[in-house]
Amino acid sequence: MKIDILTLFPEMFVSPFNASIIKRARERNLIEINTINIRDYSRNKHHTVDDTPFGGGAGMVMMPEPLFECFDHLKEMHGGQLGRVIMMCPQGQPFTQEYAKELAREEHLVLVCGHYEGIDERVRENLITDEISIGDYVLTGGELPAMVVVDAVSRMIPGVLGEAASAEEDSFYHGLLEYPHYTKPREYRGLAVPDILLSGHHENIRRWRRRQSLLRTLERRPELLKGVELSKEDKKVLRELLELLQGLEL
Ligand code: 4GX
Repeated sequence: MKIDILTLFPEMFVSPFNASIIKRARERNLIEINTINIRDYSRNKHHTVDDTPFGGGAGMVMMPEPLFECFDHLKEMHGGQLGRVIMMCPQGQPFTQEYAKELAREEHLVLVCGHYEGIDERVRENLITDEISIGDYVLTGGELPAMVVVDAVSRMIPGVLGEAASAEEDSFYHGLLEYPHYTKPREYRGLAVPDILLSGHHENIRRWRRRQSLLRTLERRPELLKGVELSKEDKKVLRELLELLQGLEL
């Protein structure tokens, strides 16, 4: 997948995209990430990219010209047509794991990062296909949201994660919160690892983990259970957990 990121601050992306799994994915040519400095497409003498809002008010708005010019160039490089063009903004569609999986199937993504009060509405109306919000809080720019989207989308591209990791993600645990993880040593400062994980009994371990996932989801994010395919066994466990929790809470 090719990802073009339009930003006024390309330097912000250097470290995050040169570490860990994203770095490896780039080295393996599974993803190609390009940052494009919007300022390079400003045609005026001082390379201005923002101006005061028509109608008055505080703050600055990103001008249409550099972005339209930048898009002309991008389109030229991609045979006249672009695929998904995503703007990061608080007014966008909530970003979810499902959204990440959908974007991971695209060949080419363009991410537009706004700064200041935002971007001239004509950009949104004429160049943007998707608007994404990473959550209900206000950031100083779209750069961090773009990094979040690139990270979540990249790990859904086949080969980016180890094969075992991806298989597990998709088959069994999707939609529920993760069960607790432990590693060596089996006792640390008197803190023990649950015996069942040391038992070697794979079916019991699988059931324990599933139960832990269900318990955590029930306690912390019960609304997530609506979107999960639950087996007969899951439902039995949930009824049991509910009864247990009610007993404790009353
Ligand atoms: N999830 N922001 C974008 C400037 C802006 C405003 C409007 C385009 C249109 C955010 C979020 C977020 C702050 C990024 C405002 N650009 N983006 N920026 N939460 O808060 O995505």
